[in-house]
Parts: sequence; C-alpha cells; structure tokens
Amino acid sequence: MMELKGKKVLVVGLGKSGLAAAVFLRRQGAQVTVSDIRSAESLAKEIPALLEEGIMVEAGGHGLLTFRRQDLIVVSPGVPLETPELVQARNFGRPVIGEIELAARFLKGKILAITGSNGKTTTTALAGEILKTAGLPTLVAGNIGVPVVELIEKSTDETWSVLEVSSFQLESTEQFRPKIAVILNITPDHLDRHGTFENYALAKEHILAAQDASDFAVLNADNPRTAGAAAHSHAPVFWFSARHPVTRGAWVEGGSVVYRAAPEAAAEVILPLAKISLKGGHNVENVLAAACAARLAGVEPAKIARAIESFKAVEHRLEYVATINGVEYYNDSKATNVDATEKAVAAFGGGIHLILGGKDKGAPYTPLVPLVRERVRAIYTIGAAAAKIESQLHGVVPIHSCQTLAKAVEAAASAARPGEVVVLAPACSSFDQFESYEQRGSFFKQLVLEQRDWKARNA
Ligand code: UMA
Repeated sequence: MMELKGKKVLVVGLGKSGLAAAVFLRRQGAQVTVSDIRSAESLAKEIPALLEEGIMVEAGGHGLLTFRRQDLIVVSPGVPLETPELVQARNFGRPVIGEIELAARFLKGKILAITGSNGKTTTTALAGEILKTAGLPTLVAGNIGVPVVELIEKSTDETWSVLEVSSFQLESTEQFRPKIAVILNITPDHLDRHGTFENYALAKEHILAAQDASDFAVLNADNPRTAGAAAHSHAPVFWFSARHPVTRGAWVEGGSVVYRAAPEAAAEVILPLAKISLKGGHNVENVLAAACAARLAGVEPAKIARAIESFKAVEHRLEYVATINGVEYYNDSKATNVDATEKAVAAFGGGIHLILGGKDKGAPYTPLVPLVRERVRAIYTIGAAAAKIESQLHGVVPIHSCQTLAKAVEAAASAARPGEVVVLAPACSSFDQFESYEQRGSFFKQLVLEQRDWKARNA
C-alpha cells in the first residue's frame, strides 16, 4: 500500500472515475487537484462539493505546470495516455497511474477481472450474480459503471471484487493482479485511441501481466488472438470453447455446458443450453466464461446453474424492448463496434431491420457483408458514420439514410412485417449525437414505446 498523506496528487478527468479517485485521495490525506478540459460552467455541479472537501479544481484545460508539480498523477480511463501534458509529466519523472491501478493498491480480498472486446458487461454481471448466489461476499464494479476506487472502503479480506476492465483501464496498470483474469475475445475496437490492433490487443492482454502461478487465466480457445495470449500467461490457463472440448475449463457437449478441472478429470454437467435465458450464440460464450471463472472461485455447479437460469439480459445489450404488430424490437446500443453488431445479427435467423451508425471508430464495416446479405432485410443509417457505412455496404441490401434515430425507428417500424425484428446494433459509439450509449439506448426504447402507443391508438 502506498503512503498518500501530504502527497501532491493530480487527478485527470472529472467524470465518475476522477470524482471517486479525488475524494478517496483527499480522505487519505493527499493534497488533491483535479484537472478537466471541460469549462468551469459545465462542471458547476461538481466544483462546489470538491472545494468543500478541500480539493482544488483546474477547469477549461490541462496546465503543463499543474502536471509537472505533482508527486503522483491519477488518470481517468477516457483520457489518452498520449495527452501532451501527461507525456511531459512522465518525461519529468512524475508517476502516472490509472484509477484501476490506484484502487488495486488498496483493495482487499480477491479480484475476478473480465476484459474483452464484447460481452464483458454481461459476463461481469453474470459472474457477480453467480458468486452472490453462492453466498460469497461479492462486489461488482469497473467499466460496467462503478469506479473500482469506490469498492476500497467496502472490501474485506473475504471479498470477491468482480470487475469489468476495458483496454483504456488496463493500459495504465502495474500491480493490478486478478486472482482470476478472463479475456473473452479480442477483435478490432477503439482504433481511434490505440492506433493499431496490436496496441489495443496488448492493452487487453495486460490483464495477465501481474499474475503468478497461484492465479488463473481464463481464455477463449475459439478466438485466435486470445488463444495466443496463453503464451504470455504466468498463471495456469483454463479455456472455454463453444466449439470443441478443452483440456481444462468449460465447453458445450451434448447440448449442455460442461466443465473439467484437469485433462484426466470427467466432465461435469453445469446446465443444459436450453435453460440459458440470454439470447444469441455469443451469450453461450459469456456463460461458458462466467461458469469457468466461478468454478475456479470454488462455486458448486448447481449454484452456477441456478444463477445462470435466472439471469436476464443487461440493459442495452440485446435487450428485448417490445413486440408491436408482430414485430420484435431489440436494443443493443452497447454494440459499439463491428464485431458486436455481427453477434447481434447472428442472434436472429433473418428478417432483420438493422439500425447502424454513430461516431466511427476507424475499423471497416465490410466484415458485416456476409451476415447482412444472409439475414438483414434493410439497413437504416444514422449519425456521422452514415456515409462510410453506406459506401462500404452499398448494394448488399437496401439502405435508408435516416440521419437521426427517431427517423430510423419510424422508417424501420413502417417497413417491418410480422415475424421480423428491428434491432439497434449501431457498430459505432454514440458521442456524435448522444452523451453515451446508455442515453442512445434509452432514447431508442422511448421511441419504440411511442410507436407502440401510436399504433395502439390508430389500430
Ligand atoms: N477529459 C479530460 N481530458 C481529456 C479527456 C477527457 O479532462 O483529455 C475529461 C472529460 O472532460 C470528462 C472526464 O474526463 O469530464 C471523463 O472521464 P472518463 O471518460 O474516464 O469517464 P468516467 O465517467 O470516469 O467513466 C469511466 C469509463 N469511461 C471511459 O472509459 C470512456 C466508463 O466506461 C466506466 O463505466 C467508468 O469510468 C467507471 O469505471 C464507459 C465506456 O464507454 C461505459 N467505456 C468504454 C467501452 O465500454 O467501450 C471503454
């Protein structure tokens, strides 16, 4: 544990993570300053409470001198490490760590950490539910929406902290050492921040860096990049696969999820696939990963099965919204990259009216072509990425240029026939038109429910 009393600490970014880190550091006796590029007016809600706690605030930009004068700098996940003021501070020998790393230095108990390009929120929530069902003292946090720093005071030596961790958060870890580290899959995402796929993949694989032989790595045997990560693991590797048996770990056999702890051990049945209420083949992978991690945490198969059976989709992740005139509506606003959209499309047999677009993240949309041709009736584009999507998917299926989500829902609702589905799985982030994917998803749901009311009135 590091000594913070009297230390000058700068927190960069005043979102959820920065706020939680600043308050924690202040309570440890540090002299805390927070720096944010947003203006003082837009931080008007946060500033008075911070000043009251004795925390200084620099708003409207990052000052080179502010950064240079610190003993420690704690960065929010959304702030790129290549930000010039951070680069300069590092050149001056100032230690720079992320909010997760700060938390890791104080958190008690064991960590089950989950990363991946897709499925990490669902798998984190599910693993948390399984551990809770088994009666283990469990806290759930991280990229799922709760800064890990907030767990410090609640954690004891018995606690399992089940954490969703993103590439942004893993980029700046040093001592963050999960007892169980899960990498679900690695496919291109966030290239606008990490520059190359290699850098992005390395950030994710950093989840394994501080582990040792007493820990466990849980890796996806079906994803080429995660399978390759085994070579860097200091911890014994357990596998999960939706396609074939694994030497140790979880897989699908005879229509059931099964597990074995060692190559010579008999496979134990955890539950039949038919009892999983989550939709889509990708969720089978999430279930396999969560079940494998939970077995490694010592949970009995029957308790794992009970938690999985009663687990419903997390909001904005292929979430069922409504059925209107025989058309089902699904909100997958969290599908913020091409791979997630492929999984959403693959979850339905056909007749899909697909809403795509938002802020482009630098990866091509062409990998969608085969599935779109096979299962999608029409595409409705929105947001800044519309032109790129339209040119890359041109001629595959009809594309309607809608600009806004409201127009897209209206157009899809009037085109869809009974038995078909309307899916928001945009393959892009939301920041061109919305504050977050949550806001986009909630707005979609509101639009769908308005359609339902309108159609009911006019029936
Ligand atoms: N800011 C600066 N300087 C910069 C950039 C940003 O001052 O150069 C400021 C912004 O003005 C803003 C603050 O930083 O005031 C925002 O910080 P943040 O983006 O780190 O946001 P938080 O509210 O702290 O939320 C973060 C995660 N956000 C990101 O990684 C972008 C949340 O994940 C996470 O839930 C939360 O910490 C708690 O752990 C969100 C996310 O979009 C859901 N994650 C990405 C994803 O899932 O794809 C990785």
